[in-house]
Amino acid sequence: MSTAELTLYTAKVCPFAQRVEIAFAEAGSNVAKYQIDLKNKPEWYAPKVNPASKVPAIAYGGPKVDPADPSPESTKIAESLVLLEFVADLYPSAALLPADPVQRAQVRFFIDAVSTKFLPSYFALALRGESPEKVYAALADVQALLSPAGFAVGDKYTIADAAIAPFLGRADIMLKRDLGRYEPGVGAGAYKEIFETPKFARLQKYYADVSARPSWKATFDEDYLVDYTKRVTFGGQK
Ligand SMILES: N[C@@H](CCC(=O)N[C@@H](CS)C(=O)NCC(=O)O)C(=O)O
Repeated sequence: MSTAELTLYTAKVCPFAQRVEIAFAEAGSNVAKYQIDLKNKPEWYAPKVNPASKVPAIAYGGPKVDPADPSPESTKIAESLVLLEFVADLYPSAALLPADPVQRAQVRFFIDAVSTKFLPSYFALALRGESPEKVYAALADVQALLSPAGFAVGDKYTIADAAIAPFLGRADIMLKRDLGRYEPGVGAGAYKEIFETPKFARLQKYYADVSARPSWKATFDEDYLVDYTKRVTFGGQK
């Protein structure tokens, strides 16, 4: 277990950041979090932490400093999937990446399917009003990869689960409220298809299992997300 200085720059609203928050929680780490207001980012954030100006990012090592004044001596690391592997490496006893080479490959293959199939189709629906059919096809592929019981890969929670869970959570709470840039009723219909039809029974059980965990409850605030989405994402407020 690492004893180096570590700050996670995050934002409650961001599903990519939630991935990393979940991984720390699963590792039993009470990581120091610094909330970045995405609509009013501090001027030091891009130059001193992440030139891409996105969360999540980590400052690792270096002297103990105020997170709002990051040290040039700490290593800055960004990109949620890189950070998931970093957390798994920092806390090997949490086994967030299994030791077995086949299972490690399965974890990475699952994450690849989430990145290349589920996320693009979900964003196309939620943000551009494209057809939900592609989401159904992507989730059928993802569902087929899930272990018959337990988690994505085997019976232990891994970074594969942290990679998908925040997006299933947002699909759940946004589609059920019909919140997205699609025609009225499309989201509610997609919610029924994904979260209620027997076709997705394994995915539904999987989602129930991952969202029952303390790591989920500590990092997912449904009321906050719905309010933010209505007010800021789709409300036009800057
Ligand atoms: N590929 C990045 C995506 C991160 C990302 O898009 N973060 C968003 C918030 S969810 C962000 O910080 N956007 C910058 C902004 O809103 O200005 C990752 O996986 O970490």
